[in-house]
Amino acid sequence: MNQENKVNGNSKNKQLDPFRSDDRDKHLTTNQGLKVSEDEFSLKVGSRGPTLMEDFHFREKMTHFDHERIPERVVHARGYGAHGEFELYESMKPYTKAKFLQNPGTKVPVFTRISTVAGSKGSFDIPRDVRGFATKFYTEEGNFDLVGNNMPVFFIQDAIKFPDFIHAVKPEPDTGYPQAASAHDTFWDFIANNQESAHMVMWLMSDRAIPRSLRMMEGFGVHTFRFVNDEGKAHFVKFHWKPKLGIHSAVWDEAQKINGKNPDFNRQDIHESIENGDYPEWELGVQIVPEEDEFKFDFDVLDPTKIWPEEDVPVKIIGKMTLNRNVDNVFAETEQVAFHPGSVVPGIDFSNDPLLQGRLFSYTDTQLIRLGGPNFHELPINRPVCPFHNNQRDGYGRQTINIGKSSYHNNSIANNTPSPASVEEGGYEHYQEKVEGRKIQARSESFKDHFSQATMFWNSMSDVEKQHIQDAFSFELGMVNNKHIRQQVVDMIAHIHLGLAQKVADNVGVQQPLTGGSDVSKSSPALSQMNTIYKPDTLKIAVVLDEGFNDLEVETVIQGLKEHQTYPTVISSKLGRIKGENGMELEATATFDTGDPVLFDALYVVGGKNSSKDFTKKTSYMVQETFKHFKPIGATGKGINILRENGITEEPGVITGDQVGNFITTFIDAVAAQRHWNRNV
Ligand code: HDE
Repeated sequence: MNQENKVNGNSKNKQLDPFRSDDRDKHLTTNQGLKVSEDEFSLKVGSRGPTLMEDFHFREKMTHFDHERIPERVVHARGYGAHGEFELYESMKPYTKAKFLQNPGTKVPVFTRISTVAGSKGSFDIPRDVRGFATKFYTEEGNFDLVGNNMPVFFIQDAIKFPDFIHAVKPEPDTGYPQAASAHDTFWDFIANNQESAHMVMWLMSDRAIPRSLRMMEGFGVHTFRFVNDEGKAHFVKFHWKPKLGIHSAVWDEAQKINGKNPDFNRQDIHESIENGDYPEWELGVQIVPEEDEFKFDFDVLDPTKIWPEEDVPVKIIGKMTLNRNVDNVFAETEQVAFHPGSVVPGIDFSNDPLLQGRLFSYTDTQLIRLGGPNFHELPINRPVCPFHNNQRDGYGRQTINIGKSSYHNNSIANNTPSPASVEEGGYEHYQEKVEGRKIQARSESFKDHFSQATMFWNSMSDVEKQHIQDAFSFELGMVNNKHIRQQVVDMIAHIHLGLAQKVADNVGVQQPLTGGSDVSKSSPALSQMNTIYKPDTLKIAVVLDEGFNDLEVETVIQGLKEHQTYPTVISSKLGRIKGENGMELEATATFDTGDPVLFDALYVVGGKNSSKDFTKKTSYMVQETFKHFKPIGATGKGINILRENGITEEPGVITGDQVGNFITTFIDAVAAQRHWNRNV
């Protein structure tokens, strides 16, 4: 599709254009530009003889193929990337001198990559896992990378533990499984023995870990950063991405099934949304704390296992990111993009969070092996849109042709250029924080409360969310073979909430802890997904119908659904045209085989005049699954009979109607609500 118009004026897009290559309607050549006359048969001695080494085209083609793979990311291997733009709503001038945050209306190009963490590149889209949420802002002062996650805290407090943590969550070394799962012994053994993870584990067991759509999840910078203004004054800042469509998750049974039915479910959803022009949008929020208030909280602002509750430090919305262009080539863009939390611009600086400090080392280091050398910044996707000049030279794959003799500083033969810029000229100056202390290896006393915010998270959940957390712990620990580990984890949960620990203990066959509990009564309503935005926009509705369906009615309903920005898909026993009772035809684009109910957000049952037993049986399966996952169900005409046979007509979120007009309105309301938790399931 022609996306050119959408990105007019986007400097990154213009920069990428000369690198794009359209091979259509061209002759086939070697990499040396030689036209090739034969691409199916290698050069042989006679048609049945041996292949000749002389066949340079064969050798070049095969050699290139042999080298096509690069190491996958050691974490966050499976990702989806897209281009877009960020627009500033509100000036941050009082807090930061970052140029792209000065004037409302300023737009900068961005590239965002969203990922799962533990699974390999070829794993599936909805494991129970954290999602990476990394955005590269191509600003006129250089690239700013906000390399965050969809959860605002982390498992560990110090970067030195990261290799241990990742070893524990990855497939176990002696078996090579499980893939993309935390439900196994080594992960929970790590958690039980590194209890700083308590808060993060609550997030991981919550619905946040199974987003229904990547367009419907939050993002967080996690660490505390610093904004520095043009007077050199600093404020602590935390970054948030808030999705315009609200935060919505799958339920666990559904997620597991989606992973089998369509392992690419999340990536396909966001890809198609962008192709359809339903551009995903997130607003950027900041929480700002003056440096003087550093010690005013009952947690340490440097501790990455803590949030700043939004009710205490409000999130100020300052801009919006819109993703509006899919990549042309997944390898060149999504795979080769290299993020680094250390890519900052003047006005944005770091805090002493020991997790962040360690990350500042790791990201360049990992690109060196992953992208094969020090010139990965020259790859088109990674280039800043502003010029860059320095005395770095050579290395594998070097593309820049630096001219002149001098590649050192200081010099006289090039007038001592390239020369450092003063702060006034835009040179980056590290914030001059005064730091004193002994060199020690220890955890700060202020980092030692691992449980209060974990309990606050629990307190903030609705009953349904609490039930999901309890179920998730029970599932995960249920997959742990070692009873001792199960017991240890349950004893740990007791410090968060005794009742939860006792229920999980019962479910996983270990002793109920009798002591523990927490006296934390604080809650933060912003943590509950229930308090989110509800809209029907972009939701996918399965419309199940058979030959002889009531076409006049269905046509009106489908039209109504489309008017509310939803996407109806007609499903039937076979693909192709299905005829209605008045001769009107509708195209079935999925069958019961390909259109499993877990792939849709809602179901509209139409049925047909004389439906076969098989049709009714398969529709009933769709009804049952959709019902069980708390999703909206609507029915008109013969479809109502099928709901009746399934005994669910009176249940919440199940809408039946003879009056088409009323039906559409009530059904759309039910669709917007997305899940109807008070069902008798
Ligand atoms: Fe990362 N992380 N990380 N991480 N991380 C990587 O860099 C690392 C952490 C995050 O789409 C790696 O290029 C250490 C927190 C994202 O390309 C690697 C520590 C947060 C991505 C690495 C952390 C993140 C990565 C692997 C502990 C949220 C994917 C490939 C100190 C704030 C970016 C790569 C993309 C990727 C190291 C912890 C986010 C190895 C050492 C906390 C979104 O460098």
